[in-house]
Amino acid sequence: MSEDKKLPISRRNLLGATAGGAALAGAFGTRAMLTGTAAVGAATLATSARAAAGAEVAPGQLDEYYGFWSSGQAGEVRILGVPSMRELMRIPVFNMCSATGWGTSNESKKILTEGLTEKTKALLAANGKEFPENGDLHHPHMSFTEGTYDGRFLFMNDKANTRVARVRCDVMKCDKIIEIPNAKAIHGLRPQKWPRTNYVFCNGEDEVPMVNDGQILDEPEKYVNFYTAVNADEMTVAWQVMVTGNLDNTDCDYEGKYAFSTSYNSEMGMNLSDMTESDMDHVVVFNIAEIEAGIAAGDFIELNGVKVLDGRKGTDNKYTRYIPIPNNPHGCNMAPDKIHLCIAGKLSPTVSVIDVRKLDAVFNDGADPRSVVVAEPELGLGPLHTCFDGKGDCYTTLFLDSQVVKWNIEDAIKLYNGEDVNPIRAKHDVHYQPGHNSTVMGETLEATDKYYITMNKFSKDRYLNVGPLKPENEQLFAIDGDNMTLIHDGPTFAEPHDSIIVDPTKMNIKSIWERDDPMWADTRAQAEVDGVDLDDWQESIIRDGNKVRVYMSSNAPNFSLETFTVQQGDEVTVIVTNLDDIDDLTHGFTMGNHGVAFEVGPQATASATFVAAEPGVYWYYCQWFCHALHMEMRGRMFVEPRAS
Ligand code: RUQ
Ligand code: CUA
Ligand code: CA
Repeated sequence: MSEDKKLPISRRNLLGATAGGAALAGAFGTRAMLTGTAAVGAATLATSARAAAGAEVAPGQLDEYYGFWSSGQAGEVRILGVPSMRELMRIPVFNMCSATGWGTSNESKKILTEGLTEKTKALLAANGKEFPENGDLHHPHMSFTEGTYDGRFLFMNDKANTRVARVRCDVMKCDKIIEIPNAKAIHGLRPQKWPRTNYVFCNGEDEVPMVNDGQILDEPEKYVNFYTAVNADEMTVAWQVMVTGNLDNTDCDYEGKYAFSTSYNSEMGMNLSDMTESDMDHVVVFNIAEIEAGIAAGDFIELNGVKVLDGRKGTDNKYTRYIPIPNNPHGCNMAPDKIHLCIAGKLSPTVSVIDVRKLDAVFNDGADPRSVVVAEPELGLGPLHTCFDGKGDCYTTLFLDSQVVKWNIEDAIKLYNGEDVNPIRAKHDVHYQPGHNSTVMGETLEATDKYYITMNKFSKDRYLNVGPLKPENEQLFAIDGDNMTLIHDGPTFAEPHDSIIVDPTKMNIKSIWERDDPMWADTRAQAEVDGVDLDDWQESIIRDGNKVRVYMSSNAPNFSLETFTVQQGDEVTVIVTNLDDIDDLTHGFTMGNHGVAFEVGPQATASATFVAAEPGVYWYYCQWFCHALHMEMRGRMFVEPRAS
């Protein structure tokens, strides 16, 4: 164990269960290092336990569930099979992807650029970029209808560039990305659960001047934060609420009445010591109906095209209430009992349980905001996130203890009311420093006690050394009955935060594209202007000044054009339609030495534009293995020298 600064051991005195093999880890941000004994035992256990738990997925067998995983600073969404934990697919969103051409194809570039503000476009252009090439994707969540997943969309945040994206679940591709004006650093994100996902709620984590144009700089007392509701169908900003304190994680109720955000910086501090100065921070409660009424009544200011209501503390407003919560709280998770909201205390060893039925009185009758807290059990050090088994028990990750604690809400309420009960059911070591966690369908009314995933921030000594940058580590437990059995323990690349585990009956995923999918509507419109019918296919080369549009099809193992000729300096757009309509028959188009490559799925159309700046012969080829003669699936672009 390291000699790093330790939290006072006395804070563990009320814990009902022991910490097992785990030693007390260092404080946040220090090099916590646990002993490896518990870890080795757990790893051997996982393989045999998998069979015993009935969670074995034999080769060729399908998984029981879909897992949708964030990838943090890698900027993509990943699809996993649960319980095998096999990675099935990656969906590029806020990153660039060499395999699929995300960030290179015209279709993806449109999505990556069209939702940016003019100010950001100018800022990026000054840096030689059309769109941000990085992202920090923490929270992927599915759209809801009446409290459960409806399989339509996934929504996700980009903390790095203040964006929100949507993925179409029918094809598992991102179709919209918007930058959120005014706010800075979208962190917590959740879709509305009831009656359906009309809004996606988004937290701005970083404090900024209300008008951030350089007139106000180091005057934090003039900073604000913005809570944003995105219209989920249109992917536009519906409204924003200005708040006091920053915003971390968010969730909402099962009635469509309230949304909630944790704030770790109620102090509005600008450095670590100021942000942790107070023992109490807060949860902000947003009253959706009052906010909508306020918008209708014109009680807003318009800032950068967004209707912004004032919900700051100390203003006599109908839109927000502030519930004091210890101490730099983080996770914000609504239980499937529709009643209890669990706020993880992070620097406090507690989870604060809010009874959302008591919120009406706080808004309407001036009841004490703390009166909504009905339990506050001490669970262990560094509680970050809570998930639910649908049977009244919760699982909370303990970052500092490197444990997950299973506890019971009703018993926690009894304890709070003075009864002599221990709400803690079990503690289990996890390796190491867990952040988010999920159960199957756990954030819906159909939460189950099937599997539990814990997403650990450090793997430390668990794997062969791969250099100073270590993988993260994930552990999956079967949680049937009273047991928690570790059935998977494996590394993962940067850096999954959050995940959801979804029943496949909710999903309706296509294997082949529709020829007229809206993803390439612009290309279709241009083809029509060019007299090219993408449904009754013919190859064509259209010259339009120095712009050349090259239409070709692909049909394994051929491109319909073996060669085409352009002039040096031409702006060339290559449009490929894949005529194959067989499952799994994806082609690609790579133009050698031009930095251009993109995927063309069965029946899809895709395109990319580049300048043929240097004369010569350039081969293009299909980069997705499609046929025994896939290597031969190539052709030549002739670039004629500019007449001087
Ligand atoms: S929040 S643990 Cu974005 Cu917890 Cu990641
Ligand atoms: Cu077509 Cu490889
Ligand atoms: Ca604080």
